[in-house]
Amino acid sequence: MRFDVVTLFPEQFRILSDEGVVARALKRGLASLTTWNPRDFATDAQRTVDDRPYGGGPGMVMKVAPLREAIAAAKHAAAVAGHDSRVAYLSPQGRRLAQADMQRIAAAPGWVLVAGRYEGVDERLLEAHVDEEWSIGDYVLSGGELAAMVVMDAVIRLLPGALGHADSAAQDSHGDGLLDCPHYTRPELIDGRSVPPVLLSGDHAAIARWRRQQALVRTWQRRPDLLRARGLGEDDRALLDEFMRGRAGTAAEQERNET
Ligand code: 9D3
Repeated sequence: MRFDVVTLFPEQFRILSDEGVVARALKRGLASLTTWNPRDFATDAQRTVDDRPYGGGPGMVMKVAPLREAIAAAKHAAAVAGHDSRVAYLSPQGRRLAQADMQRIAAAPGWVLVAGRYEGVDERLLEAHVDEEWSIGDYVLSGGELAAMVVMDAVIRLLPGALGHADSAAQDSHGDGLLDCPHYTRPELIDGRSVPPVLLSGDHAAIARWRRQQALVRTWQRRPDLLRARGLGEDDRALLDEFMRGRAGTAAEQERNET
């Protein structure tokens, strides 16, 4: 798949292509990344990309024309390479992305990601040239670049061949709507803390069962919203109930009855 990023700070994206899972995927040709600087599409001598907001107020707004031309150039380059790209604008006003969105984004042939700076972009650019508006979460960033990189990281690692183990992405936290179970490695005892004995038992069925139970319990304790969203199958309900019975009469039981 293909990513074209419209950004005033193309150098920031080096962090993706320098090292790590994304860098390897790019090198293997599983995905490509091209940056487009709106400043290169400004036509005045000062190469202006922003201006003061109509109606007054603090900050600056990104002008339509340089962004429009940068997006057009990116879409054209993608089309020439055989990719019918859609355009997404990263913004705090966008729909908040979750793992299911990353799967959908990964299934498209290409995306032009527009990273904003200053107070944002002229609304008419969004109306006429942007297909989707995405947020990565309810906190304030300084610009869209890091958000675009977060999306690309989450999407590119899903592409077949991007990870070492074929099914690593499928087993992930959030892949099946549960948090991950705890992990342990050597030594068996450190600072007085031991490894749960079942993990040393060699009983693979018991280990799988314990890990599933831990994932269920942790999700119930930390992210009950995720459990409510996906529901519980009969086996998972039984595993969670078994854990709850071990805590009968505790405050946890009260909570359990509300789940
Ligand atoms: C402090 C400026 N804010 C005015 C009340 C508006 C504002 C404009 C631009 C706040 C943040 C930004 C820059 N953020 C992004 O471009 C962004 C973002 C984010 O801040 N949070 C979560 N997801 C995203 S995606 C792009």
